[in-house]
Amino acid sequence: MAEVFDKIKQAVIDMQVDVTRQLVEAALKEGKSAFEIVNGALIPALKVVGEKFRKDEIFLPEVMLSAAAFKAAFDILRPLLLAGNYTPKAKVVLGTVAGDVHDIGKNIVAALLEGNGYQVVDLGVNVPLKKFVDAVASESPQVLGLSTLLTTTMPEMEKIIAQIDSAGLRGKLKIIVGGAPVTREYAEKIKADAFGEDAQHGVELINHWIESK
Ligand code: B1M
Repeated sequence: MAEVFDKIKQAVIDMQVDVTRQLVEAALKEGKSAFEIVNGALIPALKVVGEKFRKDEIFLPEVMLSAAAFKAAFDILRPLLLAGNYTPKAKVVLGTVAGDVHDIGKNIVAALLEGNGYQVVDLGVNVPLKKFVDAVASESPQVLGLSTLLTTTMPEMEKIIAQIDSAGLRGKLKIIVGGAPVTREYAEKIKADAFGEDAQHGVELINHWIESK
């Protein structure tokens, strides 16, 4: 790996937002492509961060700062990727269900997905059922991701899935659900295709679906 890629990767892991931005700009000036920077530095950095978080070696504030460093870099690179012949692996519509404004976990999922080459349509928080259904109809994503942190809003996931089924929109769409109170058993009960234990696990499941198509 080029030295500058090692430095960018380490800067993201070390949560250095400004340093990451400067290094990415320097790498572009050196002639590295946006695609090379994403694959050679940013994705490997997020993999390390995701694994450390999973193993409780780092905690939420560190993940958020690393995600911010990743985002600062990705904001510079996104227009270059879209201008080139970069083709996203697949499209994921993502959101936190109605009644719930928690978005930290969802945002980590979104950042990891973007870092892994997915186009993410992030509907935000407190998203009404109809907005999810309309987005599935209009965006034709390969994956729909639902997040919630409140036990009181978990039933919203079941309603969204039932509505997508009855609108005949399930087809090849895969639905993944996640968030602290959600369990594998609950995901099965509400007919989701999968439960993401954490952001890294969620991305691995989606990678598996997309790559085995
Ligand atoms: Co609130 N909150 N909160 N809160 N909050 C919890 C969730 C709570 C457990 C705290 C507690 O009482 N101990 C509790 C819920 C209890 C319950 O339902 N049983 C609670 C409550 C009650 C509330 C309010 C109702 C409080 C009030 O107003 N009385 C209120 C709700 C408002 C609303 O939504 N309508 C409220 C508000 C807030 C803040 C706004 C202050 C803030 C949210 C800020 C924000 O998100 N921008 C907040 C916070 C920060 C928390 C805690 C402290 C932390 C949540 C968090 O971000 N965790 C939380 C207590 C706790 O968990 N210790 C709490 C870290 C995050 C990375 O984890 O989102 O689980 P998580 O995401 C993980 C995985 O779950 C997974 O990947 C992520 C990373 O690995 N994942 C997915 C998540 N979504 C996924 C989707 C996938 C795949 C994986 O595929 C699609």
